[in-house]
Amino acid sequence: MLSFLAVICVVFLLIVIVQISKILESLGVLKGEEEAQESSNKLNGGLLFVFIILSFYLIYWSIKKYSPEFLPESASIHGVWIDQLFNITLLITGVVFILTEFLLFYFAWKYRGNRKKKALHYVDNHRLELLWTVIPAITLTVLVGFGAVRWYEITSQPPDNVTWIEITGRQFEWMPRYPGVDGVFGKRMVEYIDDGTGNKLGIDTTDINSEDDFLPTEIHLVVNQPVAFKIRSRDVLHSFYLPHFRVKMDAVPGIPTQFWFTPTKTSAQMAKDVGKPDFVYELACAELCGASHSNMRLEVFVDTQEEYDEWEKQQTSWYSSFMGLDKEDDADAEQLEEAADQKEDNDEGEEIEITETNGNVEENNVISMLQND
Ligand SMILES: [Cu+2]
Repeated sequence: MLSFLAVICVVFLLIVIVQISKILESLGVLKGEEEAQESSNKLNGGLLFVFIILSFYLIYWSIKKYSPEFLPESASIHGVWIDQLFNITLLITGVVFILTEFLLFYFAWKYRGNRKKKALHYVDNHRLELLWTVIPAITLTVLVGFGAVRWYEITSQPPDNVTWIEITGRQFEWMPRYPGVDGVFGKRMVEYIDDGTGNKLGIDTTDINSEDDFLPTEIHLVVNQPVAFKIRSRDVLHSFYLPHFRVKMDAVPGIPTQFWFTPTKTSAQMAKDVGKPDFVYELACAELCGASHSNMRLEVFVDTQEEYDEWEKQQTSWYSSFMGLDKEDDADAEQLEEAADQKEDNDEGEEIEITETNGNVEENNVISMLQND
């Protein structure tokens, strides 16, 4: 209904403009062409002036109205840097924008065609040209320079005490995996992916490192502890987006990507700060990946170390539920041990490979994923 009214308004506005120009034309015949030209210049100059004032007001109004929808308060170390860079850039470009746009329309009105005024023939001014070239060049270089330094820090290798979490996107869910107490992820092979049996990630059950991996339905992080995400996709492009932490990285099928950061506010602290007791951090997909794209939401909790330890204790390993071990508690430990013994014998060579995977690129998996994609 609102858009229909808007269309009607635009149509009426067009009719009014056509009518005014017709009246002016007839006035021109009556008054003489030159005089009519002058009054038309005056009208158009005035309208331009009104236009820019109105535009500034609309910008102010939309900022005021939509600012609650802007990026939420940042809750990571680099999030503060990003916000600072963003605000400084916006402030500088905003001031320049308002000044130049105002002058552009003001001059169009002030120096409109007039019989009494004569245009000034102004050839050039080297000093002025130098000024308006050098000042923006220096300003932009400084802005880009600061941005580049921060970008280098954000994309640097994570520190040694980082906690790794793997996150895999598929249409339409995020599947997190924690490496468990050993801190090493079990191997994954695309051949082992089987949604029917519940092996959605293609975890290699013969790999001893997979035995303590757990696959929770929400993400928990420890406040002030660096965390690194190994980001993967099982099908199409997704984008791993944590707006509160200013984290956004594509999940690309066949190519693992990564992003590390340090959360600085627990969920409880953030809930207090924003005044919403039921506040939850969230992970979203920022790549339009299909019909149910908007379903790709996962809750993220930033805990104190004690809260996190408590939560981690409650998690059961994916391996034990996949193998049905968690149903026979007595047999559980025994079977795990047995399985571990067997795999230790087979996996000596592979283990070195897997340890390496904790850092960067999992070559084996990439190759097998590429072959199978
Ligand atoms: Cu997606």
